Amino acid sequence: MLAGKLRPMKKALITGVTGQDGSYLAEFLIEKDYEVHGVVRRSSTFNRSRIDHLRKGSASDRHLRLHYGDLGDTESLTTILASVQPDEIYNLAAQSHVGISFTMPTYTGDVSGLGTVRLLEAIRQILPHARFYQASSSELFGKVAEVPQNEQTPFHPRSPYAVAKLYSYWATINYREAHGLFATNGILFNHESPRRGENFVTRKITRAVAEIAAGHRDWLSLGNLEARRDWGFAGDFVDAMWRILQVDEPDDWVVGIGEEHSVREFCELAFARAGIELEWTGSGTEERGLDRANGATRVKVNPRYFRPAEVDQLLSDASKARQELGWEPKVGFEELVRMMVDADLEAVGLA
Ligand code: NAP
Ligand code: G4F
Repeated sequence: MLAGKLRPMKKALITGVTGQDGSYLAEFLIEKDYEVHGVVRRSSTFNRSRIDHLRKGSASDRHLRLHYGDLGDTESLTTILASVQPDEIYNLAAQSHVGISFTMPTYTGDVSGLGTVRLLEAIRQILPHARFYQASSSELFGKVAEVPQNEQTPFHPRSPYAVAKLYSYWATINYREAHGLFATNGILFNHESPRRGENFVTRKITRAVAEIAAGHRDWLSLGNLEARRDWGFAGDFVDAMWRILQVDEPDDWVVGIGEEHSVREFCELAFARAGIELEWTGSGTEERGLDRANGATRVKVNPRYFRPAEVDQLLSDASKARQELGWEPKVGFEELVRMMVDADLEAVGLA
């Protein structure tokens, strides 16, 4: 006990701390007794709703300390690194929406690609012994060369987002090989939660289901119903990020639960949780999801949500992470859907 108290607290710095994963990771590290620092960007309204609960109490007792910075601004990154001196750095900040990256390719490249190099270069100059985690993505596999995908599967990115993340992936490996940094990649498959951004497909569906169940709206529009993803729970995935920085040698790991489901299946399960059974009719952009009980349209297809190039299917083979990191997800797909729908039903006063 005494020895535990004498050991200095480890310090972690999280970029993207206001995002879905940043908020779960901050909670996870606080629970492990880390001193946690987060980078927040300036905006005209506060965007800290996911981490407000970690900011209660007086300034000196706060578990989470925040610093203004931006992946587009090298000076802010060097200033934060020099003042915080973190042992571990988790780079979760990104323009993370694949669909939107097609309309903002340059910005996405700057933040989600070059932003990583700005941070790596600052680490090289100021804190070369810190451990670095890069939030790489299963989007790298894109037009998949094999099923399932593991660390050896060739990449074929299909969006400006994925291209930017590919640059970051290789920059991380390059700083490891060229400069000896403890720089790692977690190649994470989709992970969701009640804190998921509202314009990602899972949360878009669960929010709409709750609003429809509450009578606040009648239907929702979606794009490609056939896309298949390996969806896990974000709370489980931040545990993998931490484990990646605790190993002896830096490396790269695929992380996913190893189950594949379509957007259509997600929709059916989510509606069913709210007591609405869907029946599909029509095809292509004329397809509709009808409420079996009364024939009302609940789902429409809108080509506006189709992507210029799609990733049809992602399925992880995370055996390396399971064996070498001892990582095991706790929440399966069906439990994830229930958790997300229930949280959104509660938000509209229905639970
Ligand atoms: P998210 O909810 O979109 O969070 C992104 C975070 O990045 C937010 O805190 C955002 O700040 C911040 N950010 C955006 N631009 C920034 C900039 N220029 N400077 C500093 N911060 C900036 O994403 P997430 O789902 O938590 O994902 C975390 C990371 O993992 C991302 O890099 C994502 O690409 C990657 N990833 C996610 C998944 C997944 O399924 N969730 C899978 C693989 C990889 P604001 O709050 O101010 O917008
Ligand atoms: O929920 P999504 O927008 O996530 P996507 O594109 O898989 O990207 C997420 O996971 C990646 C990991 O694989 C992360 F790197 C990335 O940062 C992000 O977190 O879309 C999932 C699928 C796509 O195939 C999309 O075309 O759902 C399809 N979809 C169908 N209708 C829709 C919609 N996607 C969105 N966002 N909105 C729709 O209405």
